[in-house]
Order: sequence, then C-alpha cells, then structure tokens
Amino acid sequence: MRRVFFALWPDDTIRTEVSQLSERLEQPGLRKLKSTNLHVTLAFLGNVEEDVILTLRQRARTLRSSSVTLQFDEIDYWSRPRIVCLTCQKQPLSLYQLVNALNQLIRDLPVHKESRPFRAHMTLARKAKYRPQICFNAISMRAKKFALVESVSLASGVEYRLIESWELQA
Ligand code: 3AM
Repeated sequence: MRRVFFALWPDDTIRTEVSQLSERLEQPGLRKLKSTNLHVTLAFLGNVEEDVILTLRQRARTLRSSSVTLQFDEIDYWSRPRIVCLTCQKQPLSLYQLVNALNQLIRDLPVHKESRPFRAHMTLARKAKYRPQICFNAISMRAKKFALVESVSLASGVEYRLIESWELQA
C-alpha cells in the first residue's frame, strides 16, 4: 500500500519564494515543512494498492482541465490540524473545475473521499499554536501541471515524492 494524493506541485521559484516567507515564521515548537515538501493538496486518497495507482495514472492522463493561478495572499492558522498555511481570499473557477474533475475520476475507486468543502492551502508548518502576525507580499503561483504524489514516512520525517505529473491546458 502507498499513501498518495493529487496535488499542485510548485516549481523551484515558488518553493524558494515560499521558503523565504516561511523562514520568517517564529513560534515555539513550530515544525516547518522543508522546501521540497511544499505542495497544494487537491485530493487526499489515503493508502491505496498498486493496481489503484495504475488506474489513477491511466485516468489522470485523459483529464482535460485548465491551468490554475493561485494568489496566496493570506497566512492562516487552522487549529485542528495545528497548521500554519498560505491561503487565497479568492479561489479561481479553474481550481474548482480541476478538483471536481479529480473527484469524478476517483468516484468509483477504493480511496479516501473528502466530505469537507475544498479549501486550497499550502501548509508551511505543523505543530502551530497560534496565527502568525506577519506582513508579506502575495505569492502568485501559476500551476501548469497537477501531480500524483506519494507520502513516504522515513526516520527523518515524512517526504513527498512525485509519482507522475500531467500538463494542464494553457
Ligand atoms: O496539504 P496538507 O499538508 O494540509 O494533511 C495531509 C496533507 O495535507 C493530508 O494530505 C496531505 C498529504 O499528506 N491528509 C493526511 N491525512 C488525511 C486525511 N485522513 C489528509 N487529508 C484528509 N484526510
């Protein structure tokens, strides 16, 4: 079984920009994500068998959805997962279309299905206790691809690894 999810996978420029912002976060016990782990989850699928991964990859290849531009203009604190994350005041229609298309794609598969409304976010840090008070310039992320990502647990911590990515339409 492999623990997988669909995500927007930032390019190196965005990773650097977000990491620089993340460096400014300070609070006791905060566990920041390393730059290579930054992502925007589109659909968390949980632990799945290899044949399901194959089906996901076959279906994802056929998906036609538009590229997505996210304007990360807020830093939020979510108390239950205890994360600090980047969020967008406005989520573009193209993002909902992509998430809906992915939910259709997994509908009949034995994978985790999310019941909560979708809220785009990029987790910056875990084990947070309160909302950081920092000013920053909005970060615009143009996603031309979406990806299937594996979450691997190592002694050194969790590592997110790209399984495959697919182009979004211009
Ligand atoms: O995008 P973030 O970092 O918030 O929280 C987990 C992470 O999301 C989420 O999937 C992403 C990759 O691990 N996740 C983990 N378990 C989950 C669950 N049971 C979950 N999302 C929903 N339900």
